[in-house]
Amino acid sequence: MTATPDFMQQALAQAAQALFSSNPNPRVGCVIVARDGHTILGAGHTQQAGGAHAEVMALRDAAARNHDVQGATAYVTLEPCAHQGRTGPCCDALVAAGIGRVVAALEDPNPLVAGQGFARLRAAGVAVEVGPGAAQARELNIGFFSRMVRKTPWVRMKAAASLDGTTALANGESQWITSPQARADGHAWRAQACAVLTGIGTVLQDNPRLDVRGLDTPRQPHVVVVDSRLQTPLDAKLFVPGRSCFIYTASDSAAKTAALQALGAVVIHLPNAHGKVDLTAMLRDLGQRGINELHVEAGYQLNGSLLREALVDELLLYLAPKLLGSGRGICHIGPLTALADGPELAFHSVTNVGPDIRVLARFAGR
Ligand code: AOF
Ligand code: ZN
Repeated sequence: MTATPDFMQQALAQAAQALFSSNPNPRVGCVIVARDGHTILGAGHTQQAGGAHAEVMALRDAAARNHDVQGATAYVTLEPCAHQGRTGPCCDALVAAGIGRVVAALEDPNPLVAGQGFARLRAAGVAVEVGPGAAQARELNIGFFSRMVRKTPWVRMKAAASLDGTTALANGESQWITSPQARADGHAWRAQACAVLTGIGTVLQDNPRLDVRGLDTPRQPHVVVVDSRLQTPLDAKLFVPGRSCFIYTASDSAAKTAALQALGAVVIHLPNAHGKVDLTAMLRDLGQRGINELHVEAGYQLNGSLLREALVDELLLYLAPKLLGSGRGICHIGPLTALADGPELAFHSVTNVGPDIRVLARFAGR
């Protein structure tokens, strides 16, 4: 007797194939299984935004293989959509194809769907089961859930440091504390983000491109700069074609705004009472612009501001097996006067990456 394969795990593996490509759409996978409970008739995952959803891809796959899906079960990692968006409703496509049963990991938090997909399937006589694989499906779409539920992106702050938490020496030397393997891994995390955020300090000091390199990806994340005084140089390397550049500022310089707009940048004026960028309002604005995961690669000051305002959800830290002593740490949050004043995190995962380790740590309550 062979064990029944876990088809939801296979649907999750399909969903993972959309990791770099489906943004800002969620990563969804679908596997269609015959009435015999064993034979996979078709499988698919969400395409690039505007393209087909997972269920439609799986139905097309089954059709291309001349499989009849009458009475079959569709395992899908998110509730099939019920709305007419850039594509037609998946629940109707499943019903029209004769699918008899749907096993879904999670309800879609998108207010345009939110249970209506399940309701429409049940109304058409399709059996619906919800729940298997829920935790993994949610984790894979942590940014999409954040944007739909909280209306702001999931904020992941990346930093590289020595084992004693030093990111730069007192003389400013900071490049290549961690290994090439760690840097390559960092590019994969960039690639899965909707946008990469940095501060004007980093732009002026390092002139970074903040794009994804050394990795096959169909899209580049957008770039976001926190630039209170609108100092971004017009020849900054981050003006890369094929992606958007959002510059948040407190400056009302019309001339500089126009010059940056001429380069294709979107300049957003969101000052706070201190003449700096209102970071909370910026996250809301990024949520409205469809940013699911926001990957922060910034310096000591902006990291500190985001952390002090409790706007960061998790830290992605690469630690090299080196001691660098009393240089600069990853952020400016102190000086604290009591241990209890430091924000609490929980280790989500600790992974070896080449000679370094990668620590993913989440703030309490996220
Ligand atoms: C599904 N299957 O594979 C995905 C879904 O603009 P559209 O038409 O592409 O719709 C985007 C919305 O559809 C998205 O916000 C989310 O609610 C849902 N995503 N639904 O049935 C899929 N990716
Ligand atoms: Zn759909």
